[in-house]
Amino acid sequence: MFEHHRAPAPDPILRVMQEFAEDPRPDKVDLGVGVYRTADGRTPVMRAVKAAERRVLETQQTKGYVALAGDPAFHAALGGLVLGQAVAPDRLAALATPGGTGAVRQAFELIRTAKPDATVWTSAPTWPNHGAILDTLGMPRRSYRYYSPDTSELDRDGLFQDLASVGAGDVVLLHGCCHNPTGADLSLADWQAIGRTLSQRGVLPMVDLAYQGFATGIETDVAGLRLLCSMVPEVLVTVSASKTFGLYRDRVGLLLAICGTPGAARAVQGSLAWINRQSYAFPPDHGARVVTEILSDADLRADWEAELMGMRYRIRAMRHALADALRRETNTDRFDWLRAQNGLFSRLPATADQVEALRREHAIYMVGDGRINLAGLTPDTADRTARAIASALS
Ligand code: PLP
Ligand code: TYF
Repeated sequence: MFEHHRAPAPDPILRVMQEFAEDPRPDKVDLGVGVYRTADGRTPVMRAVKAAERRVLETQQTKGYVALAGDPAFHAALGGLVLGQAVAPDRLAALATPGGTGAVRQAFELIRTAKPDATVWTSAPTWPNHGAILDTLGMPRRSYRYYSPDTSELDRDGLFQDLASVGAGDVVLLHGCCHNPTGADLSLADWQAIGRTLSQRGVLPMVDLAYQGFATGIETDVAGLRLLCSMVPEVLVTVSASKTFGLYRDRVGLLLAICGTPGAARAVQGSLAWINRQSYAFPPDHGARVVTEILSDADLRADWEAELMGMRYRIRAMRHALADALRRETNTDRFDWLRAQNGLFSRLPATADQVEALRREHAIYMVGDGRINLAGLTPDTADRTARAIASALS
């Protein structure tokens, strides 16, 4: 069977992770894979996670199965963090999944079950797994303009022109905040205009939320999403706890399907359980339980919020340190757009050759499309990185 088997191309982001690991140079800088790092380069277990894990260890009485859709207490806890009071609980169906990627996969499966010919529109550019999963499922996809490489900003005119041509019953996939790979986010006014356009056209929005709390605040980062939910009858939301709780390897994700009526929500809930059943049956529970524990306990929650705020501030500080250093190095405001963007990522206007030169000559690693992870910088490396970028992109 496998004699002539050919492996698919590796994930471009994970390839950088591997190449970085193999580079022996001690002063190498990793701006590749999107994980948070401290100033000394660690991706720590958050304090509240450690405390919640201790509690789970002490109090858990069984490892018996939970339910195909996961624990309803987890749905309520993480769903509540995302949606607040924006949606009546009886209009919601929810599914625990292995990570945000699992939620994205199951959301696409749900769309395919409900409407096999629906086209899913993704932003140009977007996180590569969106297209990879859609292609694997054989689902029609197209892209809408989102980001202008010329200005390094949101291409607002292109975005709204393209949304105006999406057909009824299609799906528009948006990033909740901290757009991956550009860091260029929508304003509240943009969310409102998108809500108006999509509801007029009968288009289903799907919002992928992997960085709540990494942009400007836990509540403010989801204000646009909540506004959208108040304007459009049906919305799919995919949530990752990988970054927000630092639970990467424990694989914690949630799919929320906001439905027009309680009856529709009950039917969709049944389909979601079935979609998990025919994929892997029960979703992992340990990380989901930890999240539930943190969000349901005032002290743990406060400590988690405080630590997340520190992470957000560090990312922002590194963003500004790089922008300041690039100003000094280039004596121009050419890179000032970095300051206006959110979250771990921005995208340098670098060619593949320039990315390669940064790697070869300066041991600075980024994704091939120029995406940099600002959390990979430290106060010690920001200046040197800016100097290398200024010289490679001159
Ligand atoms: N969606 C986006 C846009 C992401 O950047 C990520 C990565 O963090 C995910 C989904 C899913 O991540 P995970 O499967 O690790 O939870
Ligand atoms: O974009 C990133 O770097 C993160 C991590 O297949 C990631 O979202 C990267 C690739 C992948 C899964 C997660």
